[in-house]
Amino acid sequence: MAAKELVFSGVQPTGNLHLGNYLGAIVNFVRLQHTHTCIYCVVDMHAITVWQDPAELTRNIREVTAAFIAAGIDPKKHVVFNQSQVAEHAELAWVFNCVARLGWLNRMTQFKEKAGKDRENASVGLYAYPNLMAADILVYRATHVPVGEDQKQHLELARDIAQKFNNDFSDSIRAHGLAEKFFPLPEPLITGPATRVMSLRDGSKKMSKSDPSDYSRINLTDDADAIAQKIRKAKTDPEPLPGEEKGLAGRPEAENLVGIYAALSGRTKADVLREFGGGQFSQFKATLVDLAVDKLGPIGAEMKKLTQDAAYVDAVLADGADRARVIAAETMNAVKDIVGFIRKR
Ligand code: AQP
Repeated sequence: MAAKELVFSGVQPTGNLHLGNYLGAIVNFVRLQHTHTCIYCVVDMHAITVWQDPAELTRNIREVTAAFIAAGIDPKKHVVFNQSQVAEHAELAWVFNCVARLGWLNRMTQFKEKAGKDRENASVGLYAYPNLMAADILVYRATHVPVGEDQKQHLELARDIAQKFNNDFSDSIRAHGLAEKFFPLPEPLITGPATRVMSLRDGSKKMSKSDPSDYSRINLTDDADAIAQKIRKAKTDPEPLPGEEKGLAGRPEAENLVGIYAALSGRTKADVLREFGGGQFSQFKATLVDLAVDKLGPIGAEMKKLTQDAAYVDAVLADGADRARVIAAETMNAVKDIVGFIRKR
């Protein structure tokens, strides 16, 4: 029998939640709750793989939670919690540290980008990050993972880990009467016209929380003036917009803005170009400002309201963690049996 479909994904509470996180991930989180059971996690343990100021981390955990709710995730129907409240993530990650191979992790491009030249000084956690991510997903035996394009490689690693665990322990899995494919091979869901939103200042770099220039990204908490200013100043090229998608080739800034417009309006890029092709950027940008303010304004306002009620946000996380722990504990108990650990019964 095929594994029951379950959606899991996470967002790091590292500040400056932006349009890329929204269009690449959160919009799809919201959509999937209508068809699937979903678990959405504020991955605070991932956040500390690079230094986080403790007070700021606490604020950021609440802010990501507020963004989930403000964007339309229903924490009563689905599960919303922060990772560190469910210890099984770390427990399973350790087992996966012993399943994943050094060679696999050495190929991870995100580590190379984030560690940069000062690799010797990067934390061990940053290196092992993909193993924890695999544990996040597989501790719920989740089958589908909505993410942005940048997470594709990590998802492939999670599949490799699941497969190796299933193979390495196949006899023990069978001996314990468990399904042969104990861990499902999770599928990435990378969908929509904005799976990789680029920096507004440089179309070759992805929009990112850690970019030192605030003009590179639209933050979910930006007000209408800030959104307007950033879009007006966004880098473009001197040509008018093309009438067809193939005309966007070699024009990353134009492609980015068209992708953002398409994603925010729920249309395809081709459709957007049919309307705006041949026009100047100034006119297109003015329409994009109105659209972005219309879509993001209410989310930002709701986020601000929710973050002022820390008790409410913390209660959502505690309730979500209680529900998540039930599923995670069941998986972890089975993993302990499979591996051969002795546990209290
Ligand atoms: N630019 C992006 N376009 C589309 N999707 C994106 N995501 C991130 N940036 C873009 C997706 O958002 C989800 C949450 O990301 P994350 O917070 O877990 O980590 P990240 O990818 O490291 O985010 P940043 O903003 O890029 O942070 P820094 O600056 O620290 O590197 C994921 O599904 C991700 O794909």
